Amino acid sequence: MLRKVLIANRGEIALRVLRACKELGIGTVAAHSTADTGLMHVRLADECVCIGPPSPTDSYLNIPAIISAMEVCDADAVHPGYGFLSENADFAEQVENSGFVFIGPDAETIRLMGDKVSAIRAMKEAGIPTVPGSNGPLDDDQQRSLELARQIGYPVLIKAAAGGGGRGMRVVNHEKSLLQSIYVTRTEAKSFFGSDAVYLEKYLENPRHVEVQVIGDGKGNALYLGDRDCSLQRRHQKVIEEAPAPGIPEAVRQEVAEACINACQRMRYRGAGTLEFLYQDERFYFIEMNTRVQVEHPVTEMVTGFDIVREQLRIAGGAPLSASQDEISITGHSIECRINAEDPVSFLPSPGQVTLFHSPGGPGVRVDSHLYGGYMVPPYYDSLIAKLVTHASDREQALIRMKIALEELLIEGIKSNAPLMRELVTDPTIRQGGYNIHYLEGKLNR
Ligand code: MV4
Repeated sequence: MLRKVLIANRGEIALRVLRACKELGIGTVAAHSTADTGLMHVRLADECVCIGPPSPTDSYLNIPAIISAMEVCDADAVHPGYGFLSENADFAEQVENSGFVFIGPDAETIRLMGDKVSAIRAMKEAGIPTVPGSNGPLDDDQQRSLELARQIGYPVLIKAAAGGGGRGMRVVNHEKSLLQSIYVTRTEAKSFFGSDAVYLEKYLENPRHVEVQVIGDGKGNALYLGDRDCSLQRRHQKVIEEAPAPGIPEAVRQEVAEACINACQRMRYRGAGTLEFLYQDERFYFIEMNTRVQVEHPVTEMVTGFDIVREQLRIAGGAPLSASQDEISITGHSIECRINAEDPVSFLPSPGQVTLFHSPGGPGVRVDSHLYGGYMVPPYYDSLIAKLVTHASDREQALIRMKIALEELLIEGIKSNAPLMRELVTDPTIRQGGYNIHYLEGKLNR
């Protein structure tokens, strides 16, 4: 088992990792920036170490500073959380080359999945359904690209191989704009990501975003932990997530589940992972794999009763999986609202001092938050301040619990999107479930 873990992240996820370490009796080091000395997990950790100034590039993204901190504190492993260095293959490689454990997949797997073209190829080979497309990077043969797009049928989507999460994509509706769009996407990709590799897919016009949670031991064993619907998003930022994804026929769900387990076992996947799919007309289409723990992992934990972060730590320490697949079942329904320090109308960040914080509670309510009265939300980082999660025997009850929890939630001193969330949980389409990725932006623009 691991002896001492350095937490290379901040906010609620740092606190989440700290709690899991404590449960397992693992020592903790909170690595933080100068702006984050007041964070709750910094107070609660066994040790803390400052890794640099507020700017993420100088602290949470500063690889030498983090590895030095591990040496100074004699940590044996690093948990990267989500964002920051969590999917940085070079970081994982340097951590391992320095003799430490990176809590996540090996650098090679992170690199494979970071390149969307190689990720799709690997998944397709493993029997996972993908979007009809170029099945590889586009070359400079314009005739071939035109022919391919015509075969697939417009609209098509040009995506940067090094992109993901919505950056570096372009929809093409007509043949006449294909070549220009490929050129522009390539140029942008080169400047954003340093690689001009692009690929082409059929553009699905009204899909849902459904993702599958897996966890592997790196020795060929893997667990399927069900799916989540994350279609409710604005500008590629998820707003509300839920598990399980509503209205998926059991046979369709089962088929994709088996394909995901097979793929993870085949590639001896290590750690927590998420396979992202588009779901349209009762079909799943793989688009990307995330090799980190995700913000929305609690909804999966609520419906499975399985602690994903604890399992990440156990696996990194060389332990076998703590459950077999037949011990995993989905019970009830769970919903998560992401509470951000932002204006609920303009969506502009709203940093500042929290003068009062009252956390909701009661049966089936979980709040993952680092907030406390007097806490100063710094302006330098992501505006997520709390994840409000409810669980109940069915979706309707989970929504009722969410409505009550949102009424109980009090945050004063800064603006938050809680008023928007209160509106969303009573929206008829959202109450109905099964909305697609365009629903929220359409509603907000009305
Ligand atoms: C797509 C798509 C439609 N067709 N691919 C956006 C983020 C990145 N993860 C992939 N994305 C999309 N890929 C094909 N072939 C639509 C999107 C998309 C989207 C996907 C999930 C959640 C929200 C989205 C919002 C806009 C576009």
